[in-house]
Amino acid sequence: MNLSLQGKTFVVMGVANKRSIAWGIARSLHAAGARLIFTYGRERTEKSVKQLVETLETNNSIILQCDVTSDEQIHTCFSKIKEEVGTIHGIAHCVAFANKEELSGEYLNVTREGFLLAQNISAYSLSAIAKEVKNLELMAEGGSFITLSYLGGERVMTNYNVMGVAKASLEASVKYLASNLGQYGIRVNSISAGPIRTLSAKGVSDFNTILKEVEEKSPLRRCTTPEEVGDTAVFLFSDMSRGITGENIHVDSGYHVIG
Ligand code: N5H
Repeated sequence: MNLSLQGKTFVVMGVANKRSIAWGIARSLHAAGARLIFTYGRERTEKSVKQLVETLETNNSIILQCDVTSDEQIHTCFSKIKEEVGTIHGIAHCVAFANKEELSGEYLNVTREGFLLAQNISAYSLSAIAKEVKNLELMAEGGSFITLSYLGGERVMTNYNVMGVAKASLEASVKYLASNLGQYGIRVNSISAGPIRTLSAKGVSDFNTILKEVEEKSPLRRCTTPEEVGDTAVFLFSDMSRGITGENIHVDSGYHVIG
């Protein structure tokens, strides 16, 4: 057993730019020798994903569109992956969205539409993808799913609001999917990352204060990096973690243990 992912293929969903946690995961996977497939949601992200992928040393990656709100796009995307590579060994699901207006102030600002949108993109999409992977028998040699969560899915964090409820749903989905897919040799886990300055954090007014609190109060007294999340992803994708499924691993400098 080792951490090399040589000869294995992984799908990384949700790279937006060089600061993305998904890109940190991609770089760690690439360093471990994996072959990569990238998916993006919105057309305007395609160019930036292409430019980033070109910076990788061995650049034989496939880039496909996959709007996770569409079952048809999920089917088309994963069918293409099936055609191109036949078998994959893991998927990094790094996709989330909520309306900006529902990510600050009172939780009661939530609307039915906004609630369902956050659930649809940030939580249901993992189950929809898992279903497609199973139907297409894409993980025929066994495999591993990873998704990204945040502490706001476990406890109330100021302003996280509708996304906190969506992450709670995502973390519960991890457990039910893990239970269902274990019999097929497929593991499902989440990484609860500490706050990182990504596109998703853009516009969060007090983000500096949030980072400062992690620096001051977390056991490791520093902020989380995309590289730390990426290296944990390599572990979760490798056979070294073969006994772990349905788990939520905190990669957050230990911040979650602080009361
Ligand atoms: C407690 C906090 C701060 C407040 C909440 C932030 C929640 C962020 C997550 C969602 C996914 C961000 C989001 O959907 C923003 C969109 O409304 C607007 N942005 C976009 O449309 C951009 C262009 C695209 C690329 O974004 C997406 N998502 O497609 C949490 C923070 C301390 C930590 C954090 C930032 C957590 C997290 O879940 O990302």
